[in-house]
Amino acid sequence: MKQQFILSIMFALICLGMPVAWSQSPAHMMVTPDELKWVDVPSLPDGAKAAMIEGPANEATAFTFRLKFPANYRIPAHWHPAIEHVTVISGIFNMGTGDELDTSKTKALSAGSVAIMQPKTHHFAWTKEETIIQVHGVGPWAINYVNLADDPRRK
Ligand SMILES: [Cu+2]
Repeated sequence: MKQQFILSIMFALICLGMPVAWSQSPAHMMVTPDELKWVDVPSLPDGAKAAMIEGPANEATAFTFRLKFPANYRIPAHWHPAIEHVTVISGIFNMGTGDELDTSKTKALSAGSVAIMQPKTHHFAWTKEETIIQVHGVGPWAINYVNLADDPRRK
């Protein structure tokens, strides 16, 4: 009887403790496009902007961010250590797979389109007009270029 009492107290304490644990993870969130904070992206060629929504992407946690590319932008062939889910928000994101950027081997993904790249799949993309995509997955996530000379972090 005494043991049961102690157990129920322990259970109550564990339950009481739970909201504390939850408060360390992201709370329910709602974000409108005008609330996004756009910053430069050192891992992508000049001109791209990123807005982090949840993350960070380089840690073992769920991540979501948006990328904004100017017109006539090119992302050389690269790969990611974790799955990449892309949703096109606006514009047209031309995306293809292979070891080298080839604009004739891409599919034109209009707003509302989705692309899912498995880990280590070599892929590339380009734009003709300003384009915004949303990327989500579970980290740790990173961008690795097939041709190391393409990595702007090395320049
Ligand atoms: Cu990618």
